[in-house]
This record gives sequence, C-alpha cells and structure tokens, in this order.
Amino acid sequence: MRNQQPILYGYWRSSAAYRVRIALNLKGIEVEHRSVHLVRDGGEQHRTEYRQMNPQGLVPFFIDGDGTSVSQSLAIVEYLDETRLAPALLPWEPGARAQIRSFSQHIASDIHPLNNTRVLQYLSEELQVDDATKRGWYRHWVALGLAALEPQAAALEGAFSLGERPGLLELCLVPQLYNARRYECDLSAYPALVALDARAREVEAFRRAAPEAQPDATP
Ligand SMILES: N[C@@H](CCC(=O)N[C@@H](CS)C(=O)NCC(=O)O)C(=O)O
Repeated sequence: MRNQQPILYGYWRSSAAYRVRIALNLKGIEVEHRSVHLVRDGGEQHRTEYRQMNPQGLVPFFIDGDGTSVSQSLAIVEYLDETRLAPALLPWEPGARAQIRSFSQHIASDIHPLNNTRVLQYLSEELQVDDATKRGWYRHWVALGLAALEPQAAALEGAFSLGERPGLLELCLVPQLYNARRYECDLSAYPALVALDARAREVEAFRRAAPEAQPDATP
C-alpha cells in the first residue's frame, strides 16, 4: 500500500533526474522533491547518509509511498510505468517498444555516462585535462551519439514517439539536448532531434520539469 507521498532525490541540473521529473509530470504523480547538491562541499551524493540509502551514490533516487526504493532513472521510469499504467510512456507493440527503449538506452547508457559529473571531474582533477580539451571530449561523444539517433527521430510518423503524445523517448531526448546546449554543442546536424525536442518542451509536463523551474535552481 502506498500510504506515504513518494520522494524523489534529484538535482535541478541533473539530466537523469530531469528524465524522472518529466515522467512523474506526464503521469500526474505528486512527489516530495529533495535536492542533493552534486557540487557543494564536494557533492552531497557522497555523504554517508545518502550512500546508506542509495549505495549507487548518484541521482535520481526514488522512494515510493510503500517504501520501495529504486535508483537509475530508466529503472525508475519503467517502474512508474508499470505501477501507474495510464498514461503509458511506451507503446504496446513489442517492436515499437524495443525501438523506443533502444533510443533511450543509447542516451542513458552510451552518451550520458561519458559526460557525467564524476567523469568530467576525473578528467580535470586526476588527468589534469584543460577546460578546452574537456569540452572537446564532451562534444565528441554527444556528436557521435546524436548522429546515431537522428535517423530514428526523422523516421517518426507522428508529432511524437507515441503519435500525439510524448513518452519515454522524449523524456530522454530533452534532458540530453539541455546538456548539449549547456556545453555549447553544435546541434545543426540534427534537425529532426532539435524539432522533436522543441515540440516536447512546449508540453506542460516538460515545462514544469525544466531545470530552471526547480526550487533548487541557482543562476
Ligand atoms: N545511469 C544513471 C546515471 C545517474 C547519474 O549519472 N546522475 C548524475 C547526475 S545527471 C550524478 O548523480 N552525478 C554525480 C556524480 O557524478 O558524482 C541514471 O540514469 O540514473
């Protein structure tokens, strides 16, 4: 029984937490948001209390009203989709489901991990890489990843991956492009991805989940 309000541990700028915020909004699930500052004091994600709760030590981390706890954004999103069926974030047909998962996992498993805070920190602090080289690293992996996804976005038949509605695909794409813009990546080679991102960002659930709309956002 879910007798408590669910809790989402996140951070305004975390693109992985941004994915989950969109999913929660699309499904109309109210949660308590708890901010884990990823930079202040060396990063609150490394604190003992947080690690005891979430040994993976990253955000997002979700605790449902019945105490079920889940880390990893895509695991959380699929858990939400399986426990609160409507509106679905994936289509029903297995082939279409697999293709959307493939798109999402390319972002979550192949692009994002190479550009994560701890990876960028390791480049600067341990490998003594300068800022320009670090940005080059970032842009290289984003360009490779987005180029691979552009044909799939171009082949979509409706306005969104679910026809009239956005779902899992868009909730991965929009945060990834937010990150890419933050690092001033050139997106001109991906017109289908950019157009899909722009359409999705007009949807209220995406607007409310935007980093700058979060209470812990800082200028
Ligand atoms: N694969 C994980 C990635 C989570 C992740 O990397 N979160 C970042 C923020 S976007 C984080 O907590 N970084 C803290 C750190 O690198 O120490 C997911 O999808 O949830």
